[in-house]
Amino acid sequence: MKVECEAGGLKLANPAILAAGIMGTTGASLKRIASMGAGAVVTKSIGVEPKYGHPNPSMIALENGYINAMGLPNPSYKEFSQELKIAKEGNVPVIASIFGASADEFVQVARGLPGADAYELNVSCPHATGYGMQVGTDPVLVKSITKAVKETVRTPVWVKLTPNVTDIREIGLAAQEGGADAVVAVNTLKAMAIDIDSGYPILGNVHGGLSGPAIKPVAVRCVYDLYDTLEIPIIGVGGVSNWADAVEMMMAGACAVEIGSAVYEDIAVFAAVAMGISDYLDRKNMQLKDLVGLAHRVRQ
Ligand code: RRO
Repeated sequence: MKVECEAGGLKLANPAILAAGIMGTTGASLKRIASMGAGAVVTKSIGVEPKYGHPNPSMIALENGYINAMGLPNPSYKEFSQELKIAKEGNVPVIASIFGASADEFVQVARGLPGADAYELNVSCPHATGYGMQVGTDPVLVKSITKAVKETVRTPVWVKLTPNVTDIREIGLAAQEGGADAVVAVNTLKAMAIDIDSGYPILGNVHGGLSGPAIKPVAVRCVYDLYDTLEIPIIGVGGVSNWADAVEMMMAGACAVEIGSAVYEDIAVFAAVAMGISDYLDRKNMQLKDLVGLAHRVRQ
């Protein structure tokens, strides 16, 4: 069965998208992911000024996922615009993930990265002072940032939400009211780990964000709740590692999925997910759009 789809104003050959933060800092690596079968790619989050990020260790592998505290390392939009041009040679939509401390900074970065097929507003990094979820837990700020970027660019604007809130629907609604074309749910969960030999926190930044299979049930719950509340599409992200995870996320209400941590295990994951969904649809005699929100049917 065909797996082409529309996601947040973009036409995709398949619903498996590279998530922000993984292999997204150079045009060459984004092109490589496109060549491995991703339906679209999202860049590393880019800001106004270059940033080195948090001190090492900045990533820990756990049994069921990872904790990272990269700290928004990026070369700034001034350096990255060239990489974006190279990424576009991959012939799949390229979504620029952007961050800022204010609506003005978001607008400056969006303007500085012309040519992106869409913009994903990162208002959800869990460990960045003045950025990310410090902005994205305030519905008033989320609405005003979304509106400002929406008024600046002609291409779709997606807003990536944090799960580290009491009610994610409130933030999703703020993005929708600001004019977002889609929400992306979810960024990483605030987390930490301690080395019991030394007794110190492991990460240089102490706190980080948990990703990978461990967070999939949280992400599925967030997508499910948002689907009941929002009118705009939802892109599901969080622990999607194979086609079955993608089908589950779509049944919760996602029109497409982003894949991040699973790329560390297997760069061929995008093609495998697309193929697995297609085979599943054949077996069930369903179309891709039939999956989206299927779990919301009233129980008989
Ligand atoms: O760079 C990071 O540390 C980072 C970002 Br921007 C983000 O959005 N989420 C995350 O877990 N890490």
